[in-house]
Amino acid sequence: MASTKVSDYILQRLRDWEVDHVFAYAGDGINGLLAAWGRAGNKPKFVQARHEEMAAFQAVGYAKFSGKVGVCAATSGPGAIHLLNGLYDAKLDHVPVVALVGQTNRSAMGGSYQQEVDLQNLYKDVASEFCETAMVPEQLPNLIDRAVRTAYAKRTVTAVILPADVQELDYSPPGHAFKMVPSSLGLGHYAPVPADQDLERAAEVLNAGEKVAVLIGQGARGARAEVEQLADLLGAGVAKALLGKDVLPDDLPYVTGSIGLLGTRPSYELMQECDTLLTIGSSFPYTQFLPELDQARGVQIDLDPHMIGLRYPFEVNLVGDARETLLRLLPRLRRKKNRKWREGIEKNVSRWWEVMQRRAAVDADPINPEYVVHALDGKLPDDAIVTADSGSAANWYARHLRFRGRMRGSLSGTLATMGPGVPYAIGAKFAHPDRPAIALVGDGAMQMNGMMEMVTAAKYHHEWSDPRLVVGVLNNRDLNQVTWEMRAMSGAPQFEESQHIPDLPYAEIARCIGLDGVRVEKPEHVEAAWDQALAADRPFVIDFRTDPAVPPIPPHAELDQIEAAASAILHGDSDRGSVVKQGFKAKVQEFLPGGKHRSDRPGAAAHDSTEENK
Ligand SMILES: Cc1ncc(C[n+]2csc(CCOP(=O)(O)OP(=O)(O)O)c2C)c(N)n1
Ligand SMILES: [Mg+2]
Repeated sequence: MASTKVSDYILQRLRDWEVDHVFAYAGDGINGLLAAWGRAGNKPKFVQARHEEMAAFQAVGYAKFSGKVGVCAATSGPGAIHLLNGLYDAKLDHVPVVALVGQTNRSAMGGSYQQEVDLQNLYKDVASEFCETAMVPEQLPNLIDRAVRTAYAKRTVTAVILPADVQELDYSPPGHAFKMVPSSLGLGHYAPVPADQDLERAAEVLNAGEKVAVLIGQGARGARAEVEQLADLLGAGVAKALLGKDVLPDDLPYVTGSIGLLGTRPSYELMQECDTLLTIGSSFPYTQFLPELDQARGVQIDLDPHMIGLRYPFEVNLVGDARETLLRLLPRLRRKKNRKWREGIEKNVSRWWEVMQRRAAVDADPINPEYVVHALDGKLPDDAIVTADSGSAANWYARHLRFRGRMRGSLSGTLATMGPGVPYAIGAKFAHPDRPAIALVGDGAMQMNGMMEMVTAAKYHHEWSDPRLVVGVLNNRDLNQVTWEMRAMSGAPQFEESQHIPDLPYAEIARCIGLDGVRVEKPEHVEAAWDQALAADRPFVIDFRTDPAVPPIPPHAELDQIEAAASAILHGDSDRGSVVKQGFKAKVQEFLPGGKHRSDRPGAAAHDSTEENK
């Protein structure tokens, strides 16, 4: 029998950790590993991306939607460098990802050799919790075990650097001897809970409050029922950070939806008016969307002592698993008898959805992107997994999609990088081949990454039991989110050279590579296109010709920003007339219910506005 090489052993150890997929790209820095894959009958499955950054994004998407560690692999030098942006996306969103990267032979290291990059230093930041180079076979299994375990335990990125010649050595395990480090598999379940006296203090704060706001993030996943019970007891409203969008369904009347620049008005008002803030499993960064620093008494629950106490002067910081902590907190809470605060929130929420409906109905040239996403909302299959790219699509994803039941969704929440929309969806298809995935992607992001990853979709879709991977491209021929930021923040006229991007026949390209797609140029064809895509027997690209003049208006008073936009237009912006018209047309929808004007002052009382609906 042939000997077991280090590379064979690495794949075996990954299988032992129940790693089923490795998102990767070949190169001679990992030739030993590739040969081992051949000997192992492609287990774990090598999933070939078009680019190492895409492999990393696929690993992130896979990890986000499966709850398992994502593993990616790349060759030395350029391959390892390409992985980095995807790895940072994982690190910043607290997603467990392991990177296996090649390195030149040990004999060449330090010799300025071809493709030799100081990976230990390059990866020192992104894999700050664990980054090690295998120099002798006996370092295994320890290096793999610690890489996987640390990624899970710290929800972060770890890396193992594998010199090419070490991959080819015969494996020999660590012995029972001095300077040997044996190791073992697994990481038992554990769920830390706060001390009783801290729970008592938290309960005192929450019981004393009359207007409780809850902010949840991805850390509240797994505590859905407990968050619902808490919100019910306290008569609270619940706002969701972007990464927590799929943690609590939007059809609960007190869920105010997303928070922040891409968020909803009811979330904004909830934070403006509350007297108590409970944050569960979120490190939502934009503190200006939280209550004033002296406005509310605060309690935070977070699993990670490193992340607690951040963002707000919380009075009580509970370090613990969200569910286990809430289970201990709930019996200590008293039901609020006065439900006025809650009723106000619910009215604001239902009013907001009406506003969304009207905003989607505003005419645009040729298609309003808000309508594109709003139309999808009603058609989302119950088991859909939705991804969005960075760009204006993230606004419409955050605001127009109402997640129900077991729907899942994610985007690059913290790095906010362009490009993960399609590769996340591919990662989702490997995590759940029986569920439909839908990606909302700008044309810039589609040109940057998405288009080429459709080749990956073409290569693999036959293996998915549900072949649906729908990509909705918002084709506005513009890097629109940034164009609007330039207009709103600085009043700068649009700089055509940086912002305009070429038109591509996205659907036609999809058809050329054996997939399907349509271009949609009229609003009346939007719904039929979604229906066609969701009934397709293969990945499908819809090229929506959308209007770049529809503004992604933030949820708070933005008249001043709209004015800045107007001045940019007056100073020679190419879209002028159309932008002014569109900006005011969309904004005006927020003033319309019952035909009455409402205060747009930040901090306008949450319940004031609901008076208008009577
Ligand atoms: C890798 C990367 N490069 C640049 C940016 C800055 N950026 C954020 S959104 C955006 C525009 C995206 O354009 P597009 O994909 O066409 O979407 P749109 O906003 O037009 O809908 C840019 C350039 C970024 N976030 N990430
Ligand atoms: Mg665009």
